[in-house]
Amino acid sequence: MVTSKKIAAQASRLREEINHHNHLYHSLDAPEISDAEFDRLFNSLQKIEEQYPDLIQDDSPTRRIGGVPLSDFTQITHERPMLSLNNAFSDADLADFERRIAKRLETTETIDYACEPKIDGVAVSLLYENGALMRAATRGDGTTGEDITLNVRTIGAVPLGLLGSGWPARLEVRGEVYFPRSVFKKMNKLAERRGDKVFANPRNAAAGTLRQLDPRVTAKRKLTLFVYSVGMTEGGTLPGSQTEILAQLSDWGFRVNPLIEIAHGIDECQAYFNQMSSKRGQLDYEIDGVVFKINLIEAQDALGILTRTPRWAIARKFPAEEASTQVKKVEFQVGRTGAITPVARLEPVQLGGVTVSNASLHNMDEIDRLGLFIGATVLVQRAGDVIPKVVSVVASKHRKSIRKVRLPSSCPSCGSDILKIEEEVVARCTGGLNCAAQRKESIRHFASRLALDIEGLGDRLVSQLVDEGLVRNPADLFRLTQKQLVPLERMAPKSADNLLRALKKSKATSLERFIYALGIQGVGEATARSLAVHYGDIAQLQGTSEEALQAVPDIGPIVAQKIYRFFQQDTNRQVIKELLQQGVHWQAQQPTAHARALVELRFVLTGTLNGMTRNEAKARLQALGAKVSGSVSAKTDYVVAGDSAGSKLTKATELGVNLLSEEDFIALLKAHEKGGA
Ligand code: JCF
Repeated sequence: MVTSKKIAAQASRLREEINHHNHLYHSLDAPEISDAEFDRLFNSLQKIEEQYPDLIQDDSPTRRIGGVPLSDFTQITHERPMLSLNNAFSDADLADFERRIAKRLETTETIDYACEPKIDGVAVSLLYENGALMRAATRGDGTTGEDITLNVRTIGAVPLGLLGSGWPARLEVRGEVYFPRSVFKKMNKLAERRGDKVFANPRNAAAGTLRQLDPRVTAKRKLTLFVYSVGMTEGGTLPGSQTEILAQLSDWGFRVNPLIEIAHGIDECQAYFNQMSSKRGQLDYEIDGVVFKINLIEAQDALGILTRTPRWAIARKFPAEEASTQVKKVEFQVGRTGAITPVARLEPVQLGGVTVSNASLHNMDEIDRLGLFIGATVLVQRAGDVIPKVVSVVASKHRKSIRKVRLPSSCPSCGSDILKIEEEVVARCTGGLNCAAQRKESIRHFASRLALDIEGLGDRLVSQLVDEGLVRNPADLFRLTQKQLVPLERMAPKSADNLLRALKKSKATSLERFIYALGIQGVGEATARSLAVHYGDIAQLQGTSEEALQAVPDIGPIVAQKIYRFFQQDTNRQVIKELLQQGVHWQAQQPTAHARALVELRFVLTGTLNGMTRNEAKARLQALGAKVSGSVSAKTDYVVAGDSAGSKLTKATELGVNLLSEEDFIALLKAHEKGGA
């Protein structure tokens, strides 16, 4: 097919512009345009490439996500081994290091070092040929690693094509892939709510994500990287020092840590280490030390390497993120469903640059398992951004002051009885919505992102609203007035306005969000969705029986009983009624606003889909009102092109019919099946 020069030029201009803004955003952390503007550029290019597939290039920003999951990773051999670093655990170790190299280099002059934070992530190698990313691999054992190209391509900070010019014909760049703490935290929270696997720390999460066989999963998780060195090169030259090489890599589009500095002599290295020790807790990534490298490449080469570690570099490690301290007391917190969680109040202790004074003890069984008592000396650990954890009890010397931890008989918040059912691990407050703590938590849950998603209604505000008696249940939120809000702490008229607007906006929701928002024990996002699909409206669900609930996919007898009991309670029915009276609403049944948009649309399916059978795809489209036909004509609206799509795809491009990849198709189905994007 012939594509006009104009369109080709436009695609190329868009690609350049997108790459430029991608670089500003992901590598320099300095975006110049809004996300929406970026998306607009991206969509324009995607649109052109969909219509004119012959314009697609492998390094196009739209090609980050490959469609096909792998069945296994291929082993690759590094052309140059990926080294590891010798460690220094004290200032004395560092001084020894400098003495050794000064002697070998036969110099008495001050040595310059490149100093960088040592990222606690996953080391990767990126191979570029003529400026295009050809292969990405894990470090593995340093000699052989695994081919993770498809996953690495999804990382926004990895250039698919190098910027600028002057790069060697073949260039291997090395760096550390990691999860920003903030991303990790969000991801784990979401996973926990969904009942998915929770990662122990950002490093494990990054390693697990890079070893995903399905790159689409990787693409959804926002990994990033810092590059720190060049491995193999061919056909080109590089600057003569580590810091200049990094500056060059930055110009070619790589993300380089802005905290890298030159130190003159080992004393300045030590100062850098101290500075990073105190900054550590505030960084958005985990570091386990700092790396010092002799800055001049000539000097590095003169020193050479010892089997697996360079003589010209050393890692000064932080002490382990573990410390011992005393348990001052154990307090009990009340969750949304009344679950009572013991929390250890600790003698404050420094742990990885932050002060730790609390640790969750989860439940009474955990306290028994640890053999924890008040006054005990305990070992605490901070794993990633996870709440500090008590690892073990160290025998206490002060036997006199010890006290056993007892579950209180009444709720610390409302004074109601605490009940512990034999077969459950958790103890619960029986106060229900009469308990301020439960009230706060249930309102927080109601407002949370996967529930009604009320922007600006944070924990502190919820606490104030409940304490001031302005809000007792979720329905009260919608009765709030400007006059009530403005006198609250930290509440300017403008923020009150914003909150009222967000509340109004949140009223338009979906049945599944609404059910989830109710905060029924055992009903997470997935169960809420099953219930919404199964019952179709809230009245049906309220009137259901325990037996009928058990017939819903994924709902067993215990959750069925909890759901049933929830809807039997008058207070709950009353709150639901009031919410509906306040105008909380959703699209009636399946054909939602978006779904109706598919009515009258004609689809043709071609090629093999990986995620579902042709019949399933057809059924799902038809359920949304679309027509599915077997042949492409001028009347066709969309052709879904799976793997090895043949003549139908050719015909579609000839006729200029919109093309959908499998991913886009699935995204489209999901958006419509959920009742809106
Ligand atoms: O950030 C790191 N984890 C890191 C690891 C940084 C470096 O500059 C490294 C490294 C491992 C080996 N440099 C070498 C040579």
